[in-house]
Amino acid sequence: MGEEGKSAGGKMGEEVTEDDLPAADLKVILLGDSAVGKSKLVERFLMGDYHPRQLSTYALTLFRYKADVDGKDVEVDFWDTAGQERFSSMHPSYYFGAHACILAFDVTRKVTYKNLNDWYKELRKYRENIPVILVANKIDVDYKVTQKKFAFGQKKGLPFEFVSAADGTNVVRVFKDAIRAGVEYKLGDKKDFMDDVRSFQTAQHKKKEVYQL
Ligand SMILES: Nc1nc2c(ncn2[C@@H]2O[C@H](COP(=O)(O)OP(=O)(O)OP(=O)(O)O)[C@@H](O)[C@H]2O)c(=O)[nH]1
Ligand SMILES: [Mg+2]
Repeated sequence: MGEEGKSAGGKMGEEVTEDDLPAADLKVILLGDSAVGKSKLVERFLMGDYHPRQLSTYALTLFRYKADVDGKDVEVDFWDTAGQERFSSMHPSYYFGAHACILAFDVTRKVTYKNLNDWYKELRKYRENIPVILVANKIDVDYKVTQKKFAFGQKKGLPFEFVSAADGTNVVRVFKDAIRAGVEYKLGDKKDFMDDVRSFQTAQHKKKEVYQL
């Protein structure tokens, strides 16, 4: 499995509020049922830290991270839903302009796996083509779960990883893969139909400045 206990290193993600959304080069969203471990996964990636009893948060959290992609700086915003998903579907702005998605379920709660279908459907309504990585979180609870087959990823043609925010298994790999896939998506110029002209222009403008890969 590899990568146990590793974190991305570097600075802790800067937290900002929804009113103050700075544009980053890349937007990566986290999706999945409440309490599957989305926040813990981001935290794990950004700081290699883990607080087992932290309560779930109730507002959107945006973590900015400076990634290195083939020697180039790429500013990434990780969007963490933090609770809204308990009440209804996500606000479209959550999906808007996203370049990649990490879709998570919790191996200890079957319902979170069942609900992947709804998450995926909703995501594709807004972002038809963005790369999605499927992750099965909390494998530390019982590693035997990694011998089980989870057909959803295969069915949808998604890359799939077993992860643990608790011990760090595969967390760095998944986030780095998501960043790389997001950069490739952006460079590939595949525009999802929900994008408006403004975002298209911004992307074109930025691409020149940032992605001389
Ligand atoms: N054993 C174990 N527990 C985990 C892991 N990841 C998260 N948890 C626990 O699961 C609970 C939920 O984690 P969160 O990261 O808050 O989940 P979330 O998906 O962000 O939940 P919402 O913010 O409500 O949407 C917390 O009690 C975490 O400590 C893991 O890898 N292993
Ligand atoms: Mg959360």
